[in-house]
Amino acid sequence: MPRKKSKKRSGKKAGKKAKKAKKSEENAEEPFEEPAEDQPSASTQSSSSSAKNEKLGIIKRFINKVIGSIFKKKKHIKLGLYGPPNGGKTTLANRICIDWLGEDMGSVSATAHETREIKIKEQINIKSGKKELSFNLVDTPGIATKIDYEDFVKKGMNKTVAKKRAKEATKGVIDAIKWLDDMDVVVVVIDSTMDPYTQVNITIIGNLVARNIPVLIVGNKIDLKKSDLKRIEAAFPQYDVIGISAKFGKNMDKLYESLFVMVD
Ligand SMILES: Nc1nc2c(ncn2[C@@H]2O[C@H](COP(=O)(O)OP(=O)(O)O)[C@@H](O)[C@H]2O)c(=O)[nH]1
Ligand SMILES: [Mg+2]
Repeated sequence: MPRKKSKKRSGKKAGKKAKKAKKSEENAEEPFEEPAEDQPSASTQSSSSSAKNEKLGIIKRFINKVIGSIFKKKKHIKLGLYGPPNGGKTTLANRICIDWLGEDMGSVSATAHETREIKIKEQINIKSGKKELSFNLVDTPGIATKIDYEDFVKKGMNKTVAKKRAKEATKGVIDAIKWLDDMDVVVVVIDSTMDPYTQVNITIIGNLVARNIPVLIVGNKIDLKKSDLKRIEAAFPQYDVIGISAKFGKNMDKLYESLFVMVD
């Protein structure tokens, strides 16, 4: 369960709210959240009409709140899978799709940066008891601080293909970061056999915290002997870490339960 649940808010919404807050600070006499075009300017308003507007503003906000709460449950959540290359994001995306849709999502490869563009699977419905959750699943290219075409050449690729791949992977990383603002919930997928205290992981998690996006850390590949979840927990003590094996479908129920708690 994420201990930062109270901070649940997408970055985009947070940005809009901040803009609105700034606007109302600049124009303290404006009681409405959105300026109405047919509204008289502050200088021409009599005190009685401004009181009326204030009441109207309160009613408008109340109605928005009620409507908002009615539709809240039907809201489409965007669930993003983020993390360094090779952590198992695409394997996990496929596992989720197979579990709930009966079909997979995309290719999986042992070569880093196999996913070089954002992939979205729409409308996945997951169930746990009586609860149901609907979301769009977004598989992202691995985030890396350095993408060198020579690393691909070392894996046996020819130079032209390797250069093209490095260029696409770099664009993919930029796109993945841009897309962060659109996410409602993010699962950070970390290979639990590797040292988690890396610049990439710290940057991803730091960016999510700065945007108030709820985060769930998944330590993947628990089927491997070298897997060490304690190391991830020690590196990111503010978060709960769920250990899974996306490849073999281990502990997936626990992951689904945590997702329910996060969006509740
Ligand atoms: N042993 C093991 N290997 C995994 C697991 N999940 C993914 N892999 C392997 O890790 C490699 C990278 O997986 P991929 O899903 O492409 O990672 P991505 O770059 O984060 O999307 C592939 O060779 C996968 O088969 C797992 O749970 N256990
Ligand atoms: Mg991938």
